[in-house]
Amino acid sequence: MPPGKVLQPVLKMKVDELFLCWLSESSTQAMLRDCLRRIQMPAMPERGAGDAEQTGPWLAATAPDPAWRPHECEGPGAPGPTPASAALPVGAASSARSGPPVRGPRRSGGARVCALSPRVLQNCHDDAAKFVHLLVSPGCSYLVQEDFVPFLQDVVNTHPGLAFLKEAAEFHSRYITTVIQRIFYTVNRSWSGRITCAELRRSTFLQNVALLEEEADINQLTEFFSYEHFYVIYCKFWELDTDHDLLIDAQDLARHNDHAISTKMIDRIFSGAVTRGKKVQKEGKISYADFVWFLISEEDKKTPTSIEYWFRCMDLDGDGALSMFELEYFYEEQCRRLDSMAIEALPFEDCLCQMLDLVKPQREGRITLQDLKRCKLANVFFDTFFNIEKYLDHEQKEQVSLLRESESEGPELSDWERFAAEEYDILVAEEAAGDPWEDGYEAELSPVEQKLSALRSPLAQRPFLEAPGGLGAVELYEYEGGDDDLPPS
Ligand SMILES: [Ca+2]
Ligand SMILES: [Ca+2]
Repeated sequence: MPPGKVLQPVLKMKVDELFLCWLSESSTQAMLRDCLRRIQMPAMPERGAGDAEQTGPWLAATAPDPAWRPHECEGPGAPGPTPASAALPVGAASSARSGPPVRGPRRSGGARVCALSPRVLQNCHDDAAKFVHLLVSPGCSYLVQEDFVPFLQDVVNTHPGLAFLKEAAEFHSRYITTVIQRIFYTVNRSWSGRITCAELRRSTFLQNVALLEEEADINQLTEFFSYEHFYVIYCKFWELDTDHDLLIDAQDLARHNDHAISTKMIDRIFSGAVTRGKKVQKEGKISYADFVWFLISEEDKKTPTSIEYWFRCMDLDGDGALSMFELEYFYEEQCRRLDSMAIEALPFEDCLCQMLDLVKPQREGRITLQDLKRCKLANVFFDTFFNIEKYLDHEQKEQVSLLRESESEGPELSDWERFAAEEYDILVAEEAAGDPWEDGYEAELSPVEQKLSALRSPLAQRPFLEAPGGLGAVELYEYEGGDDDLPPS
């Protein structure tokens, strides 16, 4: 084969398989042991041929180093931050969300599997077991957040759809943090902070990993890896985090979506009901990782994790059911806010009737998580109690919604996917226009002034250079420490 030519994926896998076969033969291993001993001879005393430690130094080298951090993996040749990478890249311009998926050349799918020893492969009976074995720290049977960092750094380094991000090394840890949170949000159904083989098998994560190998447009992978989704989440956080220390307090979060969420609910989020970082208890602040959970839950209230998220917030006494008192506690603020907008609010009793009719709880007087998961309109239920803007939206839509639903064509987008797509388009338009509505005199500026103004725009600032170094890693540490704070439900 000529040098530089890439093997076809199927052929590559076959070659890997044959290589592993060859490696697992005892004659090969004896020969390798012998070679190794000869290499080590000048420096080391000779050991017995049956010494287990001799079987594979290459095994140890392939296991992810638990102390590995993204900022440590940048090679000496990694480009330093340049003016061109100062802004968070908007993303590949050719992304076609609604068009047919763009198929790119597959990358070498066998490379990661090849890193497993034959012995490990024998014990791993399916892809989930292999994946866990490959990423997990020695002696562990589940994956924690840190375990995903080397894998995702590899995705950043090698996926053609993220090539534009390569130069902007300061954003790698933000992207990786976002994807890790999305993985745990969707896959870790037990909320334990530990993903087991069983949870991995029940999820679509590995199918998405397989798609990474054949899908050149990363934005088609909307479940975990989409760069556009990361861009939207990060920009939304950036707007709220005015001092850019990568933490936000209750006042910051309240400004989300123009104060749509009630103060009582904001307080509940900061009470530790759904957050894991220690800062929330100590200093009343939540991290970017917490914000990822918040935003996805806020914009799509129909997924199991989202329903659990808001249920935990509304269940004030934590008894596993929403009582009429708890509903009234939240509705009271909604009434006050409607009053201040000169809108007549429904009396609580009438609202309660509507909601009970919507949810149809199995037991009278208490709404459980199962009730809400069964009912198809958990979003309407939650917004009625703590999101004034969306509550009014639902009220208006009620008349036409059935009609619209029957007219929808093609594969149905989730609420989150729809939100992310719309917001991305808005952000890109703002970026292209240099954020003109921030200062109305854009047209009068000289080209140099326009450039300076663009640099001052939220997207063009350098969040990572302003923030204390290594915060991307700190965030993951913080999460690990907080895992025990949130028992599985
Ligand atoms: Ca801040
Ligand atoms: Ca309760």
